[in-house]
Amino acid sequence: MNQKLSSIVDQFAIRGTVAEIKPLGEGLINDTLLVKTAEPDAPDYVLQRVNTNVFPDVDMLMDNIRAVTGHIRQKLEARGETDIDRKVLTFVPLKADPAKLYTMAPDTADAGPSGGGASPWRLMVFINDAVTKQAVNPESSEAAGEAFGEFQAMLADIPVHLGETIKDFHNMEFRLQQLKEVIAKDPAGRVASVQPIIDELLSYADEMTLAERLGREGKLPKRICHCDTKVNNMMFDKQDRVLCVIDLDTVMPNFIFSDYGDFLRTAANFTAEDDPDLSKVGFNMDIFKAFTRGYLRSAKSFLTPLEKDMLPYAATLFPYMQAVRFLWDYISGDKYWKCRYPEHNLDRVKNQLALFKSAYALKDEMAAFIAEQ
Ligand code: GN1
Ligand code: MG
Repeated sequence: MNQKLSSIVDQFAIRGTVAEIKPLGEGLINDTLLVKTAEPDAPDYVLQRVNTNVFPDVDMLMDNIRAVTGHIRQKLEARGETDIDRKVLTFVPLKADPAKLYTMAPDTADAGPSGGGASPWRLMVFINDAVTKQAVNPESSEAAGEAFGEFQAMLADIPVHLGETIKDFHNMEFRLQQLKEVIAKDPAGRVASVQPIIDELLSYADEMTLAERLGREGKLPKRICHCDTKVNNMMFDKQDRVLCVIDLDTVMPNFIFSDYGDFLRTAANFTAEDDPDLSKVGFNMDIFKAFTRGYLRSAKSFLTPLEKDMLPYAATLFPYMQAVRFLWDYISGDKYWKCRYPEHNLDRVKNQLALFKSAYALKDEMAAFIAEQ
């Protein structure tokens, strides 16, 4: 067994003894490992190295996670749920300091990036007999909508203020500003070749920054959102029921559109976000309807009429924002997203712009469906 990893695990207050540590899943941001214990009655654990390039403030990150998981656990207990350890993530404290949920360890080539730095590591209880899904159908979209709405509903009355783990992550005004700044610098000499796309995107800028303006006018609240609402960020049991929402690093205050719109951006596209064949791109109303039905069932307890009316806007906002972010990265010279070929980011831009226009054309149909719910 890798001595470094087992000595990290040893710092946490686990039950049982470590029998095996092996890689888990295919996350691109954090390194994730499964820690198996020897005793049948002891839980297994998930060990994770937090990527501090993406999440620089690990204290804020873990404070957020502690508050969120603690609050959800209280709600589940209060309503008499059973099997709670499978319905909310449980992070394990350090033996030496029960108030701390992570430890720093030097980076080595076989565990984390080399380069002489150190990284934070954390440990959580592994949820057994659970599966994740990579693709959606209307049934799982409805379940996902209900689960993400429920997640926001449970956190609607959290008594503490959560920090922004990625500053201005879903702030449309900021994302447009970032784009304009890189256009002015043109560091990779790509601006001229994408001028028509820039013009087209910027022609929607006023309309798409409506949420920020309404926020400033005090008409639109920020609530605790998950901010990475993909179907693979939830665990299902063997009967296909949602157990819990995972991957809590981006949980932070935002307009509720984040969770609603970003799920539809990935799930309701007829094809992958980087498919260069634009004839395959389009907004799938069956997925939209199923997800919206599930979401409204659990979110109606807290949504204001304005938030509800603006859900079609949210469905268009996220493809738009993603097109802006991909274009920013393309013009920057492909620094943020991994690219498998030179025009990969540009294909992503065109795909998301096409999805945006498809959703935009369906806004009235979406509004009519929402009004009936
Ligand atoms: C990144 O890598 P992934 O899929 O978790 C990005 C999201 C984007 C997505 C687009 C922290 O998410 O906001 O929507 O790429 N996450 C971050 O593929 O920037
Ligand atoms: Mg993820």
